[in-house]
Amino acid sequence: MKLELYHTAHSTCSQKVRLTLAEKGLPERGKDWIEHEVNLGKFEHLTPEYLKLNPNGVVPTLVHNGNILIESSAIMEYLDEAFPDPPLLPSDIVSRARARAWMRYIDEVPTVAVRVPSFSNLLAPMRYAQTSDDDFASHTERLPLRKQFYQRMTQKGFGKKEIDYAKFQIQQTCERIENSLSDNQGPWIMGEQFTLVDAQVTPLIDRMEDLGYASLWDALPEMSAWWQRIKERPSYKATFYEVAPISVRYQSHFKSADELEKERGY
Ligand SMILES: N[C@@H](CCC(=O)N[C@@H](CS)C(=O)NCC(=O)O)C(=O)O
Repeated sequence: MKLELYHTAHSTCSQKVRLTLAEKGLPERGKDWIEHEVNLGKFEHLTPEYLKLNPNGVVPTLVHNGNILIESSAIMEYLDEAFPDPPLLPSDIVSRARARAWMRYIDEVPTVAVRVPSFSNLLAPMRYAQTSDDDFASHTERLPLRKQFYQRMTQKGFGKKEIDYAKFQIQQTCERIENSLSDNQGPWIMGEQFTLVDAQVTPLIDRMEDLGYASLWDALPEMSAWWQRIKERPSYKATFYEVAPISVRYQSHFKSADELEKERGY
């Protein structure tokens, strides 16, 4: 078996896949799987070689026995089938369909939302503050998947309206987790079984906490207790190693949400 992961330490989509690998008993970078760290700051995801693997120009990409697989959620489901023990989707078809509905929601709502403060609060000012309009425009033209996102954002990041909407979307996600945990008694989102749903949403909550938005779920007791349980799992420690939080990876550029909101007069 040859398992290779093209990933980035702080990328939430890479973290979803690393967490799944760890839950499958394959936690160690460079030992259980071959590691190819892709430096997004140096735009290594846009080189012709990488674009041959992943035409969307994003991480992660998994190569398993020579088969190239892209899209983090599809990779998670692939890993669940390729390494069936322990299973990370429910065995009965109704619960499995419900878990997949959760996964579509996570892809559509919180995944998109988390990108907004991640870029606006840190990545845009850090990477593009000094970039001219012309250079920024030609950079965005190189992005197969994210042209419009970057064009909407500009070098300055997003405005208050977009940040507020992203916060609303994350809060909605947290409330849905809260309700699910209350309805099915937990300890995990789908009930007794830890599933891909927990794994998929974990990096998003982790990123929001890292950026300084943990107050979004302060008033949700079930969700807060679930988050503590997640952090106690060995897979969490394997996934979120030293430089995985962007506050650590980009320490010298990092400002917390509170600090930024004051600075920007939000
Ligand atoms: N839908 C894709 C999205 C992957 C994605 O957006 N990856 C980010 C890191 S989390 C990336 O590579 N960004 C590069 C960029 O923004 O230029 C997936 O889930 O695999």
